[in-house]
Amino acid sequence: MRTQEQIQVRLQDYQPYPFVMSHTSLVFDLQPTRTIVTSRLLIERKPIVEARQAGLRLDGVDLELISIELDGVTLKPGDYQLDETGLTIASVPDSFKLETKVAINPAANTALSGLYMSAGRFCTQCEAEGFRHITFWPDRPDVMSRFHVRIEAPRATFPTLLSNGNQVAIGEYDDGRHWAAWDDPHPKPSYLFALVAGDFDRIDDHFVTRSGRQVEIGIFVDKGAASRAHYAMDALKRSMSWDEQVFGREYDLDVFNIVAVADFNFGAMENKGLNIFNSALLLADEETATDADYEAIEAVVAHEYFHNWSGNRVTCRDWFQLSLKEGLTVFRDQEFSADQRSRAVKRIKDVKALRARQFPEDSGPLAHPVRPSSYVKIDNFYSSTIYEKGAEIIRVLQTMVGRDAFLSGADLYFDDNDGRAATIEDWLAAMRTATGNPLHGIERWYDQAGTPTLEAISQYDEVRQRLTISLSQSTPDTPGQSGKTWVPLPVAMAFFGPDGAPLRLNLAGTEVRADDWLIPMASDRLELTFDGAAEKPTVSYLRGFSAPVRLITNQTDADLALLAACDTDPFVRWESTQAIARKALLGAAEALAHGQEPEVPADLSRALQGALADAARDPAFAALLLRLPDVSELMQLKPLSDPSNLQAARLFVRGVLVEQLEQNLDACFATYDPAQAFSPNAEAAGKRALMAACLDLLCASQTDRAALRAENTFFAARNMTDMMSALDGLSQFGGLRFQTALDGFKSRFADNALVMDKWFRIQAMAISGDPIATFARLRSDPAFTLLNPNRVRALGAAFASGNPAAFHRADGAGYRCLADLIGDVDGLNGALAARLGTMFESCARVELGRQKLASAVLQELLNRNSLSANTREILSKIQAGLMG
Ligand code: B3K
Ligand code: ZN
Repeated sequence: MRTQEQIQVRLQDYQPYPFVMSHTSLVFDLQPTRTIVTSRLLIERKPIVEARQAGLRLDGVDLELISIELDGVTLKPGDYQLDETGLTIASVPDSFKLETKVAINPAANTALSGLYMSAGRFCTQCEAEGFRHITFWPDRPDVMSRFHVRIEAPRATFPTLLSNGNQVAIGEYDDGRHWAAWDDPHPKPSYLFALVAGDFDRIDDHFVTRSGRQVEIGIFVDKGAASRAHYAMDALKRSMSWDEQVFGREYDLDVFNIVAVADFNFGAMENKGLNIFNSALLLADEETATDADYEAIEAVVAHEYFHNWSGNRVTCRDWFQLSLKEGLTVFRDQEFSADQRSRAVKRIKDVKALRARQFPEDSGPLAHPVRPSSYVKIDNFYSSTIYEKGAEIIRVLQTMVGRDAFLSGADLYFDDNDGRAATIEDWLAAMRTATGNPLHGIERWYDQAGTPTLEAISQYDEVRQRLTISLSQSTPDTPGQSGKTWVPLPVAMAFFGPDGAPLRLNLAGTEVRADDWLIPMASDRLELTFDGAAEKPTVSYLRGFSAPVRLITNQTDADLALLAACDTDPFVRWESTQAIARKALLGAAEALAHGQEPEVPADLSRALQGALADAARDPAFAALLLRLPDVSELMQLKPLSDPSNLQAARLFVRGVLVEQLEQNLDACFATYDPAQAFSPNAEAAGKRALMAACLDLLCASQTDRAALRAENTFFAARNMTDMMSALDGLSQFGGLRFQTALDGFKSRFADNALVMDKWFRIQAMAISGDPIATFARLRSDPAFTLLNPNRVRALGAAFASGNPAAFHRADGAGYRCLADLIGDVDGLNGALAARLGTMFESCARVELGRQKLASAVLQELLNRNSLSANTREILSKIQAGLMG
């Protein structure tokens, strides 16, 4: 392994920056291949010990230095040192002006970090360390400055010139160039800097804040796409008012602009007053976007807007504190979506996503704490752990202290830290002060990697009418971390009698009697005794998924069936149905592995039958109940698995279920009217989700009748959601029907890149036919490009995570597909390649023969001298955890 590039940045090495950047004035003379950036900085030495002797160090990468002046005097080469990562001036006065002029090449910037071109327009992405590719500056989140930005460019090609804050002046030159000046009154770190220049269509609206500030909102999109920006505008205005109502947080500029770009490494970015979005998370209409897209747009628009407080007004001291802004902001967007849609359905979807992405990360070679103690490339730590587990910790906190106390804690945090670069300690201090709750042990949630396991064993004593529950928790060792101790767990519980009615018990030795219990667990073990149980209670654990743990219980099949049918908590109803399904699927896998015919327990079809019978009441919830755990989830439950065996088991069980439930599914499917007028709201989306879930299961019959039904659904579809549900059904059959539908789809949507991403994705995930050959065909399709991250993910990530049996094919062909793609992307965009590389993490869970093949494939990539530090960090960690 090459270690020379694996330089670790450590939390314990944090030092404050010795200078204050009082003012930053930037002039951009924009030209695609040679942009000149002139920077004028007012810098002052801080009155702290560390600052006394310090020279000035500024970050800067791939910058051609044209000139440098200190207090108006041109510096000679000996006065400063340039190296690969920045500029040092050993001796500087206590207060001075520094002017640098650099040249950069945005057109050659395929890494999409810093200033780059997307579809002929200039745009930026500076988080985490992109600003150093633009000019020399202390590119770290705890250094803030007031920015004044002047942008100059040819008017004809770049009529729109945007930056952060308010536009303060515009002007024209005689040669066809024009300029705009922007001033951001809020000091900010460089990662929140943004610049956009290009020719866009725009939609405008405004929002009046609760204190009466009139905010002009502009959304800038591709020419011809304005009609697809209205949903995002609506979501933004709803977010602005929600943050006022729930968190008491108001917007603080007169302008809020959003720009959508086609080439973007992530979903979106919260730059102050100028959010930049991946167009996949902004543009939607019924013809081109699915309900899932609408839902994601609503969540991400809200997320980026909410960062204005949780991230921008209060930012992070260093990147180790990343979850301070990301975990909190995810929590805030989850709550927003829950309020806009169905809280129960939202919670289940969030838990599904957590289990699909964060749980595997936390139990594999890439496991890291929510606050890591070291990293090589910070871009690799924009992980599900930082985001989603971070949000779960915030939720645990809220559950522990109660909603109102939590909101006063958040209020205190925002007020006390406004304008500061804060730490996780600052957040917890505000929570402790506001709530009076000592929150013992809460730090461990941030510092210990690994998903805690909660074991809950109940015992019923009929004679004493007493129920005893023994709770014990443990957190497994993870790479580099062992010997962990308890974390505070709020365990929400309730009890049901044999008839499914709630049971009111009392905690032994106390007068407390309740239907619902919230047990704060702050120890390794806890014994609970409940009295008054005249009949054997069935325990409903972790209601609402009250803590992000793996739960092990001694619940019987009958307990699960009862909870699946009767629990008043929708999460536990869904979870119990899933538990029945998981058991059936793993049992079938075991039987198939031994050449036996699996038996599918009747409990499963009964639970699904119950879901179908009740479907009209909450179609979105029923749709979730009907979806069985997927192969990736089963892989987490069965160590050293053969994914093709798990896929076969899933096909088998679904085949049996559809035989038993065909009539019910038919009847439910028939309630759907494909011609009804489209609305993106949760209610209408729920009906479409239910239809899709029925069709998906019906297709498991593999009958011609089902194929025809999927085909008819495709041709009858009036919106993209139904069209994709139909294609999904057809993908289970493959063959001519699927191909014809795909061809029609392609010719209709060839000009819409976002829809074509769906065309790539559905084929990359199709289990029918020869997925390896499909992958190769898609890679050489003229519409495939390595330069667009959405397209790369639509093939690579969809294949590796959505088609696990093919990715983990026994001969290693799937691993080679992904490794080749990573190898080709890496030279262009290391952050994107590294992200694809994380897909190999699932190899730690497959049987040893496959692990060896994966290890060899990874070694080939690691042998390349030119491999980026991003990709090397990810792949070397994964490879270290593999057998071979
Ligand atoms: N803060 C950005 C993420 C940027 C990723 C940089 N590697 C988007 C978000 O979380 O809102
Ligand atoms: Zn974020």
